[in-house]
Amino acid sequence: KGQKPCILWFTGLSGAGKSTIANLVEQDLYARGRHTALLDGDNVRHGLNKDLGFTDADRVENIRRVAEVGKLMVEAGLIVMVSFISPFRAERQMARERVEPGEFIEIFVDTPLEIAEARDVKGLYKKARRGELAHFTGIDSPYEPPEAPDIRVNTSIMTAREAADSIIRYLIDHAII
Ligand code: GGZ
Repeated sequence: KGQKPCILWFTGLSGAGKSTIANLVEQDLYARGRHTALLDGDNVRHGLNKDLGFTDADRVENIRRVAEVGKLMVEAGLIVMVSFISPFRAERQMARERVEPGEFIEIFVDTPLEIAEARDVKGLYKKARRGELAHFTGIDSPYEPPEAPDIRVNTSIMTAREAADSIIRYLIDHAII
């Protein structure tokens, strides 16, 4: 079974569904016998990046480190799922340039703010609206949507399962798996 090492870079708002979809894609790849890794806020912001918060400068550094770790994992032969808001185009571009052309697949989890905010799984939007949480993406911190993502999924019109399936389809069609 061949696999082309690459980074599947999920970007989108808090509550857009990035991690849910990335987890489904990883399970699917595992079931197909592929070797994967997953980098997300849960396993990076509590460890490697626990010195970082949510100012613009800290987000830039967060993404820089994640891009470097992702690159090392690609060099180790893995299909790497990276799931962070990654709000700035320049840092996503920098991450793309760390690996070979074709090894970076940008996936825009394009869920509208209204929908992500209505879900508010962790109550963070409510806190941000009340002014109890500063620099919240989409409220008082910017999100720069990708202009030409490799894949776009919108979880307000499709389920996470359907989104994951469309990503797997893309990987098959592009001979990555
Ligand atoms: C955005 C925040 C913030 C602020 C805490 N702004 O829904 P979540 O909880 O699990 O995902 C969000 C996560 C975002 O971290 P990232 O490392 O992905 O962000 S970035 O790429 O911009 O560095 C949210 C939680 O952390 N969270 N405070 N102010 N999200």
